[in-house]
Amino acid sequence: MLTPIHQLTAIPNLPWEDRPAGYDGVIWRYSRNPVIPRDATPRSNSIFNSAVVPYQGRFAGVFRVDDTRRVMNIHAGFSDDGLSWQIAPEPIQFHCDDPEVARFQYRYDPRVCWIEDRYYITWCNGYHGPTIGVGYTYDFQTFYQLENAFLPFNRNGVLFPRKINGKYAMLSRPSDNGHTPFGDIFYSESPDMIHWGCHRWVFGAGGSPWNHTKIGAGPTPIETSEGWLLIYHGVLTSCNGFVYSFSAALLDLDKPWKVIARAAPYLMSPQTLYECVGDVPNVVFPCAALVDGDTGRMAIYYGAADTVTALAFAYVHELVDWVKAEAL
Ligand code: BMA
Repeated sequence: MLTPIHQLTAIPNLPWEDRPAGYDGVIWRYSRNPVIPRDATPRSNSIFNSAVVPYQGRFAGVFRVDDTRRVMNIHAGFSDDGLSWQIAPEPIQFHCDDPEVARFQYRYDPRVCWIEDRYYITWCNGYHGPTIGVGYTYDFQTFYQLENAFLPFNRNGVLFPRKINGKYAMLSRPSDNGHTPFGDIFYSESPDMIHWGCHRWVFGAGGSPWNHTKIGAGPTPIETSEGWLLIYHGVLTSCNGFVYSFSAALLDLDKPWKVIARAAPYLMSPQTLYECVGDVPNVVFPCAALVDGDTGRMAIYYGAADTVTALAFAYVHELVDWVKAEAL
């Protein structure tokens, strides 16, 4: 039975490929992955962990581009079909009321979220350590930056697509200034997108061994009648370093810090060549999931091996059923 999905508009041109014949898994990779190669802009070393949204019948996005100096920054891009992207060669320049807010050492891992009348962007912003940068745009041409949401150290700031109980809502993952060997997901709310508080613990690392070290929210949560569907990444520390996989959980619609169900297995782990070989091997890192409200088709964009951007497909109602059936 189809799980009714809330507030999701039709995306008739969503990138899509049917489940491969003879395969019965809940998620499958695009056969022509990766969709964005590492050298899609003239000076890029790698393009990964990036976020896209439907935009005026096409698609737009904000992309993590590490350049050939290995400076990390975020760039805007457009696509007709969600597969072939034109990514700006220069990073986004934000308009900023206070020059202090504009100061940063690096930017990475953007998320994009439509709320009310504009597209908000959150990213890991280097301001004396990683914290959560917040900005917005109406057109992916002109960008405005707001205050950093939190004090350092924090990563994986992910907004909910509507106010909850009258407040903007964000998930984040408090961390440290390095390669953070710990980390749980927290919920925070704000009346104005500037001041964040009422922090609540959502869930922690170690639900299953694949996420034993740390976790972090991925794409914008998807509102379903069964709760918010949250796709999140998790990290296992192997004898050869970190392994990044991802899975999903359902959060209460009105109190999203309450977990309804959290799947025990991973949904996807690094298994293909482009996920296992690259600048950082063994990483799948999702930052966007688009859903066609008419069919429940999902296109999940994820970074692979910190080098390229790849695409996977699922049906949102199947994913909700899977999370419940596989719950811890
Ligand atoms: C995390 C972030 C991600 C990256 C991952 C694996 O700490 O830096 O951008 O994909 O490590 O290197």
